Amino acid sequence: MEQREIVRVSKRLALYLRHAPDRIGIRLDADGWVSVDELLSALDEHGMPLTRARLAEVVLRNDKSRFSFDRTGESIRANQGHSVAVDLDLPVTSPPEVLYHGTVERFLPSIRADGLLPRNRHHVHLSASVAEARAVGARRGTPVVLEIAAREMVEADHEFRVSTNGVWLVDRVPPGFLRRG
Ligand code: HQG
Repeated sequence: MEQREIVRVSKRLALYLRHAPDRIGIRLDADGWVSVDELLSALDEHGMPLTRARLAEVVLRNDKSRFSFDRTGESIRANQGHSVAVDLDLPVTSPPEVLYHGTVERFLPSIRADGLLPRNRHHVHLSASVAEARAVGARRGTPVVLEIAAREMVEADHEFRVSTNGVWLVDRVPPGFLRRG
């Protein structure tokens, strides 16, 4: 498959597996999984026929490993980024000393006042590297990278989890733990 096609299919999968399963009439279970058969036939009915092999290729070649099959290969889910209620059942994990968040200048006054908030998602998304955070911020304009004192947050009883594709997740980051990188 061409890279462009991978990106196109990935975007549609992200929409249906994170935000709008209803749009193609699929049901995610409580942990966010849907059977591959159900997904493929729903996609087919909605004008996006996809073979199993092509779906597997998208899962494998997606630039951020956004999707996973379960152990049997019969179910698929998005690894993070949901707005629909799902319980990814990720264990609480000890983060590195510092994590990073990529954003843009225009959000800074409100971030300084209220800290980082999850907005439409379930969690605030943090990156383990400056480069990743910069790429996340760059989706919206000239990126600004904030440093998060993650270890200090743990000492203050905040819980961190890490998705299977390496995105760090936390409920919020109060302003006191943020520094401009
Ligand atoms: C900002 C992509 C004002 C926050 C990426 C961000 C990531 C505030 C935006 C993943 C705020 C939310 C997530 C506050 C936070 N006041 N603005 N108090 N608190 N913000 O898209 O982190 O391609 O929900 O800085 O690579 O940008 O989807 O979060 O700019 O990993 O897999 O509000 O999405 O991955 O935006 O991106 P988002 P994000 P995928």
